Amino acid sequence: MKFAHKRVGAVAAVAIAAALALSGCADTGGGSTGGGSTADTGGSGGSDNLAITFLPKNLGNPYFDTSSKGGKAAVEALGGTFAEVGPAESGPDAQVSYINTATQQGVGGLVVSANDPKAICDALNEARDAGVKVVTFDSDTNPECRDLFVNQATADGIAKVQVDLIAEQIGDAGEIAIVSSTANATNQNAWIDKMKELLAADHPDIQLVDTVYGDDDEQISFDKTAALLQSHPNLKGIISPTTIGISAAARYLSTSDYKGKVALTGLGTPNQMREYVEDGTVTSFALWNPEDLGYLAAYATAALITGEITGAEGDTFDAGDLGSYTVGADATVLLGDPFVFDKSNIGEFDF
Ligand code: RAM
Repeated sequence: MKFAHKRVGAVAAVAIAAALALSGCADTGGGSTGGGSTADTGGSGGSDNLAITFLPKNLGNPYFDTSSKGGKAAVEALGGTFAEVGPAESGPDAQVSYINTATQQGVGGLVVSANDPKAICDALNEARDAGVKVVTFDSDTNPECRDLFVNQATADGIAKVQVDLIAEQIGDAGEIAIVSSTANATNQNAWIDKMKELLAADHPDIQLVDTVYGDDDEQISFDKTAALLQSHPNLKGIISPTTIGISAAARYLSTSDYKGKVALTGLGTPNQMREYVEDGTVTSFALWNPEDLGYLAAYATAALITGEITGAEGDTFDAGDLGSYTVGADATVLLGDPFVFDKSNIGEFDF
């Protein structure tokens, strides 16, 4: 069962946890992992060109392995050809050469999580001029560079769940810091801005003292966490709004004297965080289902390719097992709400 379908009305941590428990939804779907094949050279005989290439921020991140798994399942269910390509590291313009290659190959659609809101825009617009439908997912570009953005949850909701969790874990007072991904990432930067607003408005006794960037690289994130704790001896908590960052920070904390003393929350995958929840390093953290996100993005891309939608507000399309979705303002489609994982439910999830 796809848990994005279990719409949760509120983003308050307790409400989400309760809804998740009620949903009893743990199965993230079967199928093989994504990746691998090269895109074919496009449609033939006048049929729709359902060669759809996924371009994550970088390869080797379990979060994107899972989103590509969902994308592959959807593309194949639609009778298309799935491919996944991407850079090893999340540099601002590291994706440009992959976009250009996909354009030359004549793919029908590109599904991109952007490392930078502007740096890949020219390449994406050249792809669009050549007839490629461009959909961003997970991390957007500037809106004028894509046809549609498939958003995992609202920035407000993603920010609020993390602020609620850290406030709960540190008694709503003390110094906190953020271990983010790359300095230019559209998604993390939007969430951090919203978190700052929420902290200022509702948590006067929490001070955000630092934000560091682990570049969605495990070792850099680990080292930045160690340095952060050294330079801020009074730190009470860390928010890491990246699945690579939070698991690296947890790995550092778990064998340090800070374990159980400095709280850690943010956005993580259950499989990467399980051992740290079980050993007491982490109490709770949040995420959505990346597999559903990739699946929805693939269906949205196919709907653009076939002309079922144009990206206009109010357009509706079928997203297979996830049901029907409607395009909202600014050519954005919303998957759902974030969920909170903790000791009581983490065993039910496998991604
Ligand atoms: C990392 C990436 C991704 C983000 C998740 C939460 O895997 O930065 O873009 O959405 O964390």
